[in-house]
Amino acid sequence: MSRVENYINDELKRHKKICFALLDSENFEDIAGVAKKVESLGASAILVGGSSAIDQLDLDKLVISIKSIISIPVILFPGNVTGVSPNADAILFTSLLNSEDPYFISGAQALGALLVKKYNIEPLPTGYIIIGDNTTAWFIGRAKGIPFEKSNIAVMYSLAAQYLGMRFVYLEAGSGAKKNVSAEMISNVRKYYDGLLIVGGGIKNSSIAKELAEAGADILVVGTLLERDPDWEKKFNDIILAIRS
Ligand code: 1GP
Repeated sequence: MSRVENYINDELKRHKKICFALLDSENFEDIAGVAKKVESLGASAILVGGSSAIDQLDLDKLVISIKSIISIPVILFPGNVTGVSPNADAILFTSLLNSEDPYFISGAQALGALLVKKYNIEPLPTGYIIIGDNTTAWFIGRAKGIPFEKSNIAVMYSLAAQYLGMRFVYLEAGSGAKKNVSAEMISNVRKYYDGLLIVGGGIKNSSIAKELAEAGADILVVGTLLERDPDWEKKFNDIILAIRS
């Protein structure tokens, strides 16, 4: 069962670099409309969830409404067991590798695993690594955030993720982060980590996106831009064009 993972690899063969849109139900009035728009602009998948998304019933309604009007995959991005929803295509089955709380490394995963099985959701094994501090993901996940300039520590965690069999690593600066993960950190991780490298947090425009994609990120995640920027459609379009050029 690797339909979505195969699709992601096909998208990467086609475009070299791709973008996922992160949609959080609490922050949009017409979330299905936004999903449709980002699909038409070139998003390869929709991520739903986040570290503060806790309403499982809302989440499921959201997944159903989005899926009814788009054809790209809907992938869960859970911050806890409440982030597992029956109707999604796949789930970033993350372990927050630099958490100080074992609950976020393997406890929540054990609690959620049987639900993933029961609902037949494709798991995408992901090492989730939080860079920096003072973001919601950092706080909720009790992360010992890796300082932005300590690329060597990010390399160690990413390589550990690879040796643990994780086919995805997500370098996360946190939603709405003032500072994005640096190109230097990405290029250092890229030298060691062979799997698919996801980068998100604070990607606000096409020049940042292009720099991070050129440094070695395979998949960029954009969320806050879609919620807060009145000019988001143009900026999202520019991001897609910049990373594919
Ligand atoms: C957060 O990486 C994602 O988990 C997206 O971050 O909201 O800052 O785009 P932004």
